[in-house]
Amino acid sequence: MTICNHFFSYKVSLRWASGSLGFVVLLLIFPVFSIAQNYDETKVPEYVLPDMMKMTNRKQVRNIGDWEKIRRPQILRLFEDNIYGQFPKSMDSLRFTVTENKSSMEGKSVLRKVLIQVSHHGKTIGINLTLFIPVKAALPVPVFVLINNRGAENTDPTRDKKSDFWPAEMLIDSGYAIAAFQVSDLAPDNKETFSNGVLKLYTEQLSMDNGMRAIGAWAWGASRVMDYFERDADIDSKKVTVVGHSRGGKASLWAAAQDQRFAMCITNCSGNTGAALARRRFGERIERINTSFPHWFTNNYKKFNNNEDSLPVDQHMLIAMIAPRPVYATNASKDLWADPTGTFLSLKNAEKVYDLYQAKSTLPANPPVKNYPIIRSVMGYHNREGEHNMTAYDWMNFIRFANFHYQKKKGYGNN
Ligand code: GTR
Repeated sequence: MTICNHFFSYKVSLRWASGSLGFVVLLLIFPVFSIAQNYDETKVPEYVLPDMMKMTNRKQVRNIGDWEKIRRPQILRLFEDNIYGQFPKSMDSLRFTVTENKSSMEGKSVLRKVLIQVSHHGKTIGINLTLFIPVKAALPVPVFVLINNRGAENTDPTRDKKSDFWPAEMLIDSGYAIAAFQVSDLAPDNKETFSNGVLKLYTEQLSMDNGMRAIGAWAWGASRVMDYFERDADIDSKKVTVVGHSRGGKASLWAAAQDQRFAMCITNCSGNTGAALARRRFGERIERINTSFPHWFTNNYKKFNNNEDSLPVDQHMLIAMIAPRPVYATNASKDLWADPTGTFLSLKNAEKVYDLYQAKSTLPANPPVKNYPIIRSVMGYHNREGEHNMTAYDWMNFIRFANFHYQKKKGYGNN
């Protein structure tokens, strides 16, 4: 295995400091070493993915029973302990309050705002859910829920502001309910303040090297929203699709892996520690993500900085844990930071587990060309022309994918 050391770059920061005694000037030079990210496919090192079909007793996974009873729990544990942290299972109380319920979008939908309150160890946090339910659709209706890592204006309940990042009208017109909550309700996306949310309820996690951090908290929040959907008679809780973009897409995968009540997962441009294979070391790498966002993953994850080969898992195993449920991953052609090829290869390498369930993947052997969505497959994929973002084009294909799986509708696209 070759670690490419020719990508070393030196960032030299010069800092001038002046003393108080007149004209003494000190030149301080801090050499800061960082590994530049690789964007050259020919420089992807050789790598061997961990064998997800081999149990810790070295025996091969032969059937669904081996997978579900033995191997899947082993892998889930590895992800918890090394990457995303624990998923707290107990809470003292959970309360749902509908704070608003009214006609919206000129009568096409009902806006329902819900406050979800979780209490534990004498502390309470609130998750504010915005939900639109189509009026014309037969109830209960399938729903998409976005783990929103961008500004709340993207999910404006008044619809004064509209955003392609969460095109609520498009979903309503297609017969789906659409919901969203802010990640900051669970854990502020800030290395100083991230514990000022759900981690106030589970402070023990903070002293654990395998404890939950921000991305785990966001995924955990999606599960509390799922708890609410199970109690809303208008929502088909067996058809809940969890959606996330980028850092939110890392959380949507972890939510779907942890909580098998989610029927489908969408991970949009999620890249490193999302849908992309870490061992390819293409675009963003573990050392970089841990340095820029030390509050996202466990302390243990730092051990894998510049040491991808020693990780006991890779991201194809995260996708495999979602099997046999459908997963749709996207990239954008100019978003090499998130490694479009590595994302596609993660899906491909998860196929063996989908095969156990005879859940059919029709992904081609190599990544499809730009703007060629693979819809009629248990794992879907597209690489949209353009920048790192979530757009109306992406959502249009999420809807096609959901139509295919939820309604088995014919005639959706040519693939
Ligand atoms: C980047 C980060 C990515 C991705 C992205 C985003 O700065 O390196 O892993 O999560 O932010 O969330 O938009």
